[in-house]
Amino acid sequence: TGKFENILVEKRGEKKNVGLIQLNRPKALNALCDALMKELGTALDEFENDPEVGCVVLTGSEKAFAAGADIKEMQGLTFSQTFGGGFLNHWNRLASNKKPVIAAVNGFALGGGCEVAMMCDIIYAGEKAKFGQPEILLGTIPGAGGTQRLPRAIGKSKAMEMALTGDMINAADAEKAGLVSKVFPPGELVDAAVKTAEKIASHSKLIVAMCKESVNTSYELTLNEGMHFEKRIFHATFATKDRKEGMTAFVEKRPANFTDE
Ligand code: CO8
Repeated sequence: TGKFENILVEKRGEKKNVGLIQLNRPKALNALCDALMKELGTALDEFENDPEVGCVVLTGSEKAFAAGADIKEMQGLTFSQTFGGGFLNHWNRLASNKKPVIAAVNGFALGGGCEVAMMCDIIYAGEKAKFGQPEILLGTIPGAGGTQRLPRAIGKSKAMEMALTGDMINAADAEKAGLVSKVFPPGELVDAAVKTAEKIASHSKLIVAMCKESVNTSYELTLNEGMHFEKRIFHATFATKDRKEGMTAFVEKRPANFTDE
């Protein structure tokens, strides 16, 4: 749509059930300026409210997914402006998205770019992708999950190494570490992500949201509390038409026809 300046938005997939958001600030390697993040939030709102859309893919260009928060925007800020003004508090919008989001990362995913990828539910990478938390080189530290989501994703030693040296890791190492789930040739990455998104979107959107919430809750709770939460959600699926349809379709040996109820 023409109303955005820093992102491109379209619907993809045979059934147009995948929302594709492409970060599009090529001159700044998709640095995540405030305006871009606000547009991203609006696009996510629209896809979340669109009953046709079952999954979202977030990507950048072949050169850069995103090279971080906008350093030129941050350069002159003071503590009181960042703290008092709640600087970049709205970044969390992505992490609270109800529908699944797949990050398709080609090129640089640095600083806030790596953090934005980690706010997504699945990360696919192109063979030339580079992930890093270089904030230490700028005299600051990660501010949107680089010290929190990264160690949960790849463990303390690797996360410490990345955050304290500022060194980047490549796609193969990111896959080995569990940061990304699959690696593709750069030109095939977005189509592969859309294909996975179509598969997710073919399921009940209601049950997909419940499943996503349950997996995300594993990061917040002890195992016992998490098992309890999961069981409650599992039981709750039995209150839905889609659970009944899914099991009936299996027994009747036919495809399920989910209605998101
Ligand atoms: N911010 C602003 N502009 C950027 C950024 C950025 N993060 N990254 C690149 N650019 C600009 C460059 O300034 C340059 O602009 P110009 O042509 O006007 O000089 C243009 O993009 C192209 O960049 P380069 O010429 O540097 O391209 P190279 O191919 O030589 O290098 C690199 C690519 C290695 C990616 C290099 O650009 C780089 O190191 N970029 C900065 C990476 C970085 O430090 N990122 C971390 C930023 S800090 C951060 O993200 C904190 C997040 C906190 C979030 C808190 C939320 C609550």
